[in-house]
Order: sequence, then C-alpha cells, then structure tokens
Amino acid sequence: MSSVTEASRRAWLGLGGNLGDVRYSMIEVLDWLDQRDGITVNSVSSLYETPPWGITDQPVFLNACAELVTSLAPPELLSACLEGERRMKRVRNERWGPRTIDLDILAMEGVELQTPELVIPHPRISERAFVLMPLCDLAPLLELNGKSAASWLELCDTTGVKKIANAADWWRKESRA
Ligand code: A4P
Ligand code: MG
Repeated sequence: MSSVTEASRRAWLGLGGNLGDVRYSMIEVLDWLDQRDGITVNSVSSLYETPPWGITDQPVFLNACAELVTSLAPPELLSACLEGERRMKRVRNERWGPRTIDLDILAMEGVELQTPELVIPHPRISERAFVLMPLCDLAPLLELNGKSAASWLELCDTTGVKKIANAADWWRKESRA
C-alpha cells in the first residue's frame, strides 16, 4: 500500500492472460502496482476462466478486475500498467493474440478521455462478458456509455465464463500455495 492523496479517485483495471501461470502473473502485477506511489489496490474481483474473444483459436483466458484508488493522472496510470505488463515479460505480437498479461484501464471516476494513446472508458467494455462479469463483482452500478455495468452484462453472451476463485483474497501474496 502506498501514499494516496486527497486528489485520489477510483479506477478499475481489467486483467487478462492466457500464457504461462496467469494467476501468478496477476498476483505479481497487482502486488507491484499496490507498491507504486499513488496507487492502492482496494479490492479485486473473483477470478474467471473465459473463452477467447476475437481470435478464438487460442488457449482459454483467465480474467479479473481490480479497483484501485489512485492519485495518478490517466497517462501516468497507463504508464504504470504498461510497465507492469513489461515486468511480466509480455511481448506484443498480434492484436487480440495470446499474452501473459494484459492490463486495460476500464474506467476512472470522473474521466472521459479520447487520445491516440488512451481511451477512457475503455471502448470495448460493453460487448465483453470477460470484462463485465468481474467488473460487476466490484462496481455493478458503474455507469459506462449511458448504462450501468450490470445492464451491459445482461445484454452479453456469458457462455463458457466460469468463476474459478472467489473474490476476497486469491490475489494476496500470502494466499499463494
Ligand atoms: N489504450 C487505449 N485505451 C486504453 C485503455 N483504456 N487501457 C492503448 C489500456 N490501454 C489503452 O494495447 C494497445 C494500446 O492501447 C496500449 O498501448 C494503449 O496505448 P495492447 O494491450 O497492446 O493491445 P491489445 O490488448 O492486443 O489490443 P486491444 O484492442 O487492447 O485488445 P483488448 O481489447 O485488450 O483485448 N478474450 C478473453 N476471453 N479474455 C481476454 O482478456 N483479451 C483480448 C485483448 C482479446 N480476447 C480476449 C481477451
Ligand atoms: Mg489491451
């Protein structure tokens, strides 16, 4: 846990991966983020196994969401996420292809942003059960493009999405076997 100032706001990250020990990578990257100045990991969703979306001929994914409190500006939070991915040895190959870990900024309180590097809320949330299911563990009433996360989830195909670890402490380093 690290210092967070009065200008802090909540932010929600999507975590996903399908190469290597993804659960381990998620635990490592969340712990690393929590130790950054200006970021505290408040809570983390259950962990889900999800069928690949986009390119379907690849291994199943694990997905989760994290709620942060952060005093970082959006581009600084993106830099932290990209550095976290690099630390987990993510190599960018094809778009939507296999990855050790992907960190997306799903939403930040009071932020609407559209730049070439960063779009908030994340543009493809509303069609993706693998994002909405874990996000609804943390913030079902969060408004995204005119609807709550829970309402978007009702419109989504959730076939094949399986909860494999309950919310609470699967992501704490102490919980690792
Ligand atoms: N970028 C713009 N906005 C954001 C944002 N809100 N958060 C830019 C994070 N990054 C954002 O990302 C490319 C660039 O997007 C970043 O450098 C940043 O400047 P990337 O992670 O390299 O590209 P990507 O992830 O391959 O592409 P994309 O379109 O972001 O893919 P998604 O949307 O992340 O989807 N199926 C399942 N079941 N589970 C998954 O987690 N993930 C994907 C990737 C495909 N299928 C999946 C899953
Ligand atoms: Mg991405």
